[in-house]
Amino acid sequence: HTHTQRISLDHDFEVLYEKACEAGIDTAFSRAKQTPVPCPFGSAGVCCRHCLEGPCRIGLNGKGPQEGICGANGDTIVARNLLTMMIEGAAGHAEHGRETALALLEASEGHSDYQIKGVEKLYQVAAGLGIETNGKAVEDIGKQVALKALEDFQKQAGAMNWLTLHAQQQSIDKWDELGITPVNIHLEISKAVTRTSMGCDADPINLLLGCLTMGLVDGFGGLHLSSDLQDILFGVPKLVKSNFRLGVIKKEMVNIAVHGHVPLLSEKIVEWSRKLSEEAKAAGAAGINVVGICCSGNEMLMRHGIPAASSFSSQELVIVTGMLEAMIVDVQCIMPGIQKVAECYHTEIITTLPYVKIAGSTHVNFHTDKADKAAQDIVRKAIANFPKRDHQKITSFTGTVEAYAGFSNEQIIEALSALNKEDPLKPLLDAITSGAIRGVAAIVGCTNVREFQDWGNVTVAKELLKNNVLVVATGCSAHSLAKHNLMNMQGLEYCGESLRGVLKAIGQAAGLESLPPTLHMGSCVDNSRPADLLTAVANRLGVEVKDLPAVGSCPETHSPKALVIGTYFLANGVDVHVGVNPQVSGSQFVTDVLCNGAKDDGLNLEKLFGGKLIYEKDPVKAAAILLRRIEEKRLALGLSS
Ligand code: NFS
Ligand code: SF4
Repeated sequence: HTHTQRISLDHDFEVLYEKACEAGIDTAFSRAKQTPVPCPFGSAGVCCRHCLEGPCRIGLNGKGPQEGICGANGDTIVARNLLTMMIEGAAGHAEHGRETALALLEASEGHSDYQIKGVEKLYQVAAGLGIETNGKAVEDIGKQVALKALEDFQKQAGAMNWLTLHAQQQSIDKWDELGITPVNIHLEISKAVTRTSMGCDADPINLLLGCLTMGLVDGFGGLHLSSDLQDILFGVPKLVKSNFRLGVIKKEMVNIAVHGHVPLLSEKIVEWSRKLSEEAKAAGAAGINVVGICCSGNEMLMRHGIPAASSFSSQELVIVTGMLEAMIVDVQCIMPGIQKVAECYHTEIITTLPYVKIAGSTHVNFHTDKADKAAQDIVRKAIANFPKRDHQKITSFTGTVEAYAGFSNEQIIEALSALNKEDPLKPLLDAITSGAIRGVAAIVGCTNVREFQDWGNVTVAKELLKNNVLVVATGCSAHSLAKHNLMNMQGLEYCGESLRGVLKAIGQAAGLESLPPTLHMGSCVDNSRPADLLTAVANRLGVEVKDLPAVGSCPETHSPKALVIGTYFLANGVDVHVGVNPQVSGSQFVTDVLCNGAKDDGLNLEKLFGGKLIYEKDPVKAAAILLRRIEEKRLALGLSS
């Protein structure tokens, strides 16, 4: 074992990694070390498996074959593989949206265990969609909104309803002109699968435009649609205070981890954990403690203040505490490896959806009309596992880090309105235009087993804060920032003076000591929230989103979902940084289109949309590039230097 190498900035996980290695338990970190060098062809994006003539691969650095058997060249293969990743990312988010839309429909029709809790949001979305609300019952409006959402999976002409609902008109005009505006989510996914198949699209530019369509499908049909409908079903997130790090797992409690993405089941697990606490006490525990992993964790944190145990890359290590009675999973970013680790302890892995099972795990089928029953069954399984703990195998931690979360746009506006009731955005705009805040950065996305966990996310954030950039965060990167004090008042010391002044002014008006240094806006689908914040600021300034001094950064990229979210921001002209190889280096052409600036010859993203892809592994260098881009956009807007 080479486990002396560091794996995480979070020391607790290093302790558990050491423990797992000593016990001979494999985790993603040890498996990554067993395959130290990823395949160079796959890394460059030049391996094609789209038909049975192949697999074919393009020789690297001009050596060896430069075309596949069908004649597809490196540019086509790289662009096609990129589009394939986009499809995968968008499909996951689209399915998330579709399930939520169905849940809203069923709740509205009264044959489900869910009710509409976000009535105000329902009215707002209905109005945006042009639905008549006067004199109608809430359920009636809910049904109309759900049907409008489902239309986005069916309509055969025009633009997606959710795109028209949220995009700026200038952007829509540009997308129409380029022929990339999506019509319906399933249609575009199906078309994209077809165009990437053997013998179809062989024009790398056209394939890259297809990537942008997928970005729009994802941004509107995945992110916005899911966030909006979740807010309608479960309520809009409000300011909450909670805790991060492994101390949130309590030795005396029945510990249940919720892991995955779609909050439908997790909501019920939280509810029933509270209702069944007496049964846990009867089993000898002090109560039931729900902790979050990945984006399910973010969703439960945002709406219920549920503490967070782990981001993506360390999910298996949570089990190694020996104190987890059950891990409930739904979809996405769930490592199959959790099952083998769980078998070394008393932990029960419970899968819940018919299309996501893990061999060896327990399966409890979840559907919205029997959600209460499923959640009760699951919580009771966890309680039954509590006496099975092996006390020799327990490692407990006491340290937790406090974090504020719940920063929906509604919450941000509410905080700002304490400073200016008539025009709540004005204090924020003033801070940006005066230069007290240089710009806005969204630090988003993942943690990645091949990266030193939390390091990239935290370093980019600290560099930007120091330079007075307002930082918002979502996804697993929000876990990184929270664990290292960037979502509590201690982290204010990392902020530049003028930024700190603005955070304090807004926070104090809203009754806090200050706003925290970075604002937790939610899960990955909640990247809709920073997007809406930018749109609101741009509209108020009378400019396009692409003109704003705003950037996105995903320092520890792991998932195709992160790539397609990034592409959505690129289609809106926002610069996007990734810290992990996006697997396009096998084509100079594709790299140039994505990454090279407007001044270069030939077509590229920045010329078409106003932003570009930045691939930089070093987080300090990445932050410097982002800062430069922010200053360039300030200059172009005529804002103070
Ligand atoms: Ni986003 Fe959330 Fe985490 Fe990355 Fe995975 S959990 S949807 S993909 S790893 S942030
Ligand atoms: Fe090879 Fe072309 Fe088939 Fe890809 S589609 S495997 S490049 S023959």
